[in-house]
Formats: sequence, structure tokens, C-alpha cells
Amino acid sequence: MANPLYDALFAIHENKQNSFIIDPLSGTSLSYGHFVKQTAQFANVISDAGLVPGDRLIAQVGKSVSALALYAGAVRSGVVYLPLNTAYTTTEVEYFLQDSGARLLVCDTVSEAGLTPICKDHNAAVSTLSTDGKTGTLIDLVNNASDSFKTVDRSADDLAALLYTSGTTGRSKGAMLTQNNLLSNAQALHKLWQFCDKDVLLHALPVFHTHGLFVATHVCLLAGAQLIFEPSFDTDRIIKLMPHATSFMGVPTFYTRLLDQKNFNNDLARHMRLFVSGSAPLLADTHTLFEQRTGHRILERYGMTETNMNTSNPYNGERRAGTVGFPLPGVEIKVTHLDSSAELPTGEAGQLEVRGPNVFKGYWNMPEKTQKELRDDGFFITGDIAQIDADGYVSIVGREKDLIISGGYNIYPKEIELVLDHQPGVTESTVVGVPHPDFGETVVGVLVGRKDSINIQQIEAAIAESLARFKHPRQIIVVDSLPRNAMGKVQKNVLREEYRHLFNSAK
Ligand code: MLC
Ligand code: AMP
Repeated sequence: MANPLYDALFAIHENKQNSFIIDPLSGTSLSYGHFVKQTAQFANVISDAGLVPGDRLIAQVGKSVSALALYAGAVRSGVVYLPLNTAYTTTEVEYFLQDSGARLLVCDTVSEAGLTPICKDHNAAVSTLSTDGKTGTLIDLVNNASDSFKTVDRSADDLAALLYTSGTTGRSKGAMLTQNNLLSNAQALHKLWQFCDKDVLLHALPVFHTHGLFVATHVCLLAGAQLIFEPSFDTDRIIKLMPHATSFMGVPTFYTRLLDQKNFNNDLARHMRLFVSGSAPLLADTHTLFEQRTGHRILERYGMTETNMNTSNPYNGERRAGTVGFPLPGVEIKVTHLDSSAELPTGEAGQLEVRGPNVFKGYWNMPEKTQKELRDDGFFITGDIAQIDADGYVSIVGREKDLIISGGYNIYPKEIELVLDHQPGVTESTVVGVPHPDFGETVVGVLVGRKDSINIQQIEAAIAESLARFKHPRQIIVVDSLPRNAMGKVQKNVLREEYRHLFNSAK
């Protein structure tokens, strides 16, 4: 037996002196061999905490090398890694703790006091890691742990990670990702995007989602490439660092923010060979402007938490703006009729279904939900509406699911509506996404109720108490009634149209 994911990503670098994480501005670097030793230390700490293979470990921590080593340590010790957005409130974290039955929560030192009581309630231990990854109770243990560890055997079908993704009912669902889901996808992307040990990836994505944790990090590990591991996306730093890199991955907001900088030009991007965009639609305009400014055509790809990456524009060959390219090798896709599920002819828009080694095992503790979205023949119904043109290019033209994507973060309106509906004076509410110049889309809440007793400030405070900042409506509007169709269903499309210029999105 072996541990396929650990072996392919980390074990191959044992004792290697070449650099893994570099900071070209300060001149510091961490070698691959040193990082592998750290994975042993983290794996020892996880095992010593009493976690056994298959147990869940929640990490709600800042982006640091230690956070990455914690992930690797979990894989190495056979423990299922469950990363959480650092913006989540205590209320949100409690749901994940309870639903996943995690045995250990690693949180930022500053969140310890708030999270310890709920961990007690759910029989989970707490350990801390500072935002920069350098201190905390976890680091105290790691510093005293051995740097050798007997890697725990796992099979390709064993779970490696549990990533929560919001749901249309307002209840988040844990996507069960196996070792092979992650590894097969990383191998496909590594080859397709031609990563090699000469590459330096400028990494500015958060590491609690598929894009930053798996896509960006795994291709570098497979290639033995270097990572410039930025704690977050800071436009000025990205501009300073880009001349030291060969590749970059981002959500569309990263690209529009770069284009907003007058000093972002083709000189900075001279050494770059690849810019990848995903997680949200990249406007064709952004694609064109970026090419005019830098001479590079952004490579857009399409994925999901449940499936990793599904399609990609070609590395060699035409990268077509407004499309997400072709299915990855080994991945099958089809466009089907929303009601009959019959496959549609080329060019017709319908629901996109995906099958392949990248597709997850199902939703944690939600067999009915899994059954509804993952067909018996292995095809997963993505909830995205797509079209495939005569040349085989896939375009995502809409969404069947009621979802808002703001700056690459997914927001399900239902979750916000549930909070709004409970506020004093509110009789009903609805939440829609409207265009936003920075985030692509943003959240607008529309309320019906007694105008004299609705207190917007109080409502905003209630939302702040329970939901992460990125989910908060950027505007709340009180109306007399919501538009409804003949069936009595709220016509969100009418509201989206009505409020589409609220943020004056010209982009
Ligand atoms: C932060 N804020 C957001 C936000 N991010 N609001 C809406 N949408 C977002 N995405 C809020 C903050 O709470 C704060 O509120 C203000 O905006 C600024 O905060 P900040 O810390 O300065 O953040 P900022 O730099 O603005 O962050 C924007 C961002 C970040 C785009 C850099 O959101 C980001 O890194 N996004 C990447 C998301 C990602 O990796 N997605 C991949 C999902 S995987 P205030 O109060 O100050 O206004 C997936 C599958 C796939 O989808 O295909 O890849
Ligand atoms: P998540 O649930 O966070 O993994 O987000 C996945 C969703 O993001 C997909 O179902 C799509 O709706 C959207 N998405 C990801 N990449 C793209 C893209 N390149 N273009 C359009 N939508 C995308």
C-alpha cells in the first residue's frame, strides 16, 4: 500500500535542496526537502492529537507556509482536510464543526476565545496558528515534533478533503474529494499547462478553496516548480513580484484590478508564459484589454468544488475569449435538456453534466442530495448552463442554480434570505446578484414589510453577526411587493434587470 496523493506531491521531493517557496523581494527561500520534513512534523502532531485516518481536521487559518504544511501533514497522516474561509463567523464555523464531526479545529490565534466554547460543545480539540503561521499552540507542538513520520497508507478512493460549498436550501454541503479526484486532476493540468521545474508561480489566491489549495499548489508540486506564496492579493506587491515569476492564476477580479493600474504593462509580464483565470466568468472585454496591455492571452478554465477542473482553453492553440475551452483529458461532458435530461445537439444551451476521475464521491451525510445531483452512471449535474460550439469550445452561458459569484466567492441567496426573513418588520425578502465593477457580481437584498418598523442598521448588524462579510448585501432596498409569475414564484430576473445599474458596472 501507499498514499498516492502524498507520494506524488510531496514524497518525491524528500531531501531535495531545490527551492520550493521563495520570496524574491527579501531573497529568502524554503527548500523542498525542508518542507517535506515539516510535513512529517505536522503529521506527528495530528496523530499525537489522537486523530486516526478518516477523521476530519478543520483549518480556519491565514495563508502561510505552515498552513500548507498542515494540509500536507493531514494528507500524510490519512486525515481528511477541511479548510474554511477565514471570513466565516463563529455561527458559520459551528455548522461545519457539527456537520463534519471534526475532531480538531486549527484556528487563528485571534479567534481562539470565540471558537473554544463551540469546540467544547462538539467534542473537538482546538489548536492555534497565527496569521503568519509562525506562532501558536500548533507551532509549539510542531517545533518539538520529530521530522520523520511513517506515512499512513491510503487508497486512491479514500477521502483526502472535505470542502464545503453553499447550497440552494441555505445549508452548506460537504463535497467529499478522494485522493484520486485531486491527483488525477492535478496530473491533467500539469501536463496541459506544461508546468516544469523552471516555473515560478505567483500565488495570491486563498488556500481554503479548490483554486488556490489544489489547482495552483498541486501543479507546482508535481512539476517541482517554485511558488511565490503571497498571503493575499495585494495589487502593488503583485506588480513588484511579477517580473520574478513565469505564471499566475487568479479570479477575474485579480485581472480587472491589475488592469486598473496604469503601471501594469507588458514590461512587467515579459518573463511570464501563462496567465490562468477561473472560478467566475472572465468578461471578453477583460480578456481583450489584458492582451492589448500585456501581449498575453489569458487562459480561461472552468471548474467547481465538486469536480475540480473540468474544461480548459488550450495551452497551444486558440484561447477563445468568453469560452472555457475543451474538456480536460479523461473528463467527459454533455449538455442536456433541463427536464428530460436528453442530450442536446451542438450549439444548444442546456444543463452541463460532467463525468470523470475528477468528480467527487458525493455530499457528506447527504445521500438524497447526492442522489439528486450525481447520476447512477457517474454524470454530475453541475447546475451551470452551457453551450458547445461547432469547434468544441464550451461556454458557460448561465446558471440553473440560484448562485451569486462575488470576487470568486460563491454566495447562495437562500442563506441570506433566511436571515433577512427573521428580522423585525420583514414579511418577505429576496436576494439577487447584480453586476459590480470590482467583484463581477454583488449582493442586493430586497425586502417587503412594514416600512415604519424595518430598521436597516439593525438588519445589517444581524447579518454581520451570522454571515461572513463577503455575503453581506451591498445594498438593501425596501419595496411594496416582489414581482411574481403566474405560479407565485418571485421573478428574480426582473429584479436583476431593475437593479443592474446600481453599481454602475460599465465593465
Ligand atoms: C473580500 N470582500 C469581499 C470579497 N472579498 N466582498 C465581496 N466579495 C468578495 N470576494 C470584502 C471584505 O470583507 C471587505 O469588506 C472588503 O471586501 C475588502 O476586503 P479585503 O480583505 O481587502 O479583500 P479584497 O482584497 O478586496 O478581496 C477581494 C479578493 C478576494 C478578490 C482579492 O475576495 C479573493 O482573493 N478572492 C478569490 C476567491 C477564490 O479564490 N475563489 C476560488 C473558489 S474555488 P469591507 O467591509 O471593507 O467593504 C472555485 C472553483 C474554481 O470557485 O473553479 O476555481
Ligand atoms: P464553487 O462552488 O465555489 O466551486 O464554484 C463553482 C462555480 O463557479 C461553477 O459551478 C461555475 O458556476 C463558476 N465558475 C467557475 N469557473 C468559471 C468560469 N471560468 N466561467 C464561468 N463560471 C465559472
